[in-house]
Amino acid sequence: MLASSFLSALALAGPPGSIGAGAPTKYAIEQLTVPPQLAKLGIQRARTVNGPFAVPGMVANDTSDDNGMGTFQELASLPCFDCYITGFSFGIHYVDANGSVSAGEANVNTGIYLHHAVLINMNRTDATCPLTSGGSFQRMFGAGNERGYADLSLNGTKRAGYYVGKEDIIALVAEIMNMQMGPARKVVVTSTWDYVTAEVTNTQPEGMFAAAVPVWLDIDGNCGSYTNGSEVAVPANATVFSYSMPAPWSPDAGKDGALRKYNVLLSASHLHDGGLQLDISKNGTIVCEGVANYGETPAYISEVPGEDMPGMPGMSMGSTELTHISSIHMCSGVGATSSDDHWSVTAHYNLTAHPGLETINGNAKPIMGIGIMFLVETY
Ligand SMILES: [Cu+2]
Repeated sequence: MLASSFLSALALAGPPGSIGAGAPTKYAIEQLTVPPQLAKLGIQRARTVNGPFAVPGMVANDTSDDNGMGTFQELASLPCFDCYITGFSFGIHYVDANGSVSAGEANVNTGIYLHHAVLINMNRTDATCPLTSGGSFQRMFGAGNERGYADLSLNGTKRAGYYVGKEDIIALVAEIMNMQMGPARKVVVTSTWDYVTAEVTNTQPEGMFAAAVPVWLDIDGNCGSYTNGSEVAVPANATVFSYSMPAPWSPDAGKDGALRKYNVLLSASHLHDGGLQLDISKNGTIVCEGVANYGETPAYISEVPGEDMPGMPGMSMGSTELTHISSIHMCSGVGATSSDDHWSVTAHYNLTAHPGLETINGNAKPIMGIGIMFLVETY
């Protein structure tokens, strides 16, 4: 695919402002309760809905990577502007004919797989891929089918979040796979946000929240998402392999190269099935191991039909269970860094231990290895 979901999203978006034509307004924002340790900072929680999206069914003779895949992009439904996003997670739910959202999540046990979803701020410059022409875009947050919850407040101990300005335009790009043959199925992408308004933080005695900057570290290179969707081919004849970033990344220095200091609040990782872990390293030393866990709940276990019995097409030898990534460890309080440091990520895969996604003729689909860190400047 996708030769790039991101590029198509950007093309769709055009100059900031024009994406608003597809502004999602169908679903109301749902307020949820937050734990007391977050509420005491003024943080609220809300769930927004994007979609519905019709995910095409798999086709018997389509041997491409994109069989059953739908890529969707629209303006992200946000809970607030002029506010700090302190926590975030994605979900997928089915939608019935009336547009009602199912209570339970759609997952691989019923044949829906979130390849990945990404939020892109069209008004910001990306830390690792500053585009020099045609405007700036910042990858703000992303996740795969594990749908983990990133908490920049570190359970209410840090007054920091991703600042969303009054004029910001944020796009949601979701790549969703239907693992079943047959008609398209309708789903929505839900986003659960923890947030605190600037108005609230400004009145707090401790002062405003710190604005966290997302940093994408990608085995496909700094601008991988913008060139080929961050997808990397599995090496030929190898099931156990590791890929690292082609070149390390350093945080921005100040004027005339002056040292600038930062604190890495949190790191999250993205791997595809077959991934064991994503190591995030500073100056060659691993500071976070983003270990992937598989099939922790039944929702993350799919049934793979067995092969047909000899001479009896359609009569299967019995299905087997396949476990998929159900969580990837996030590291809280990764620690201090500065513009002198060099950061990299290495993705470790073992397709024997955990089968990766394959095309219908058995070819390995491309993989990914991305670390997302959230930095705040310290003085
Ligand atoms: Cu991915």
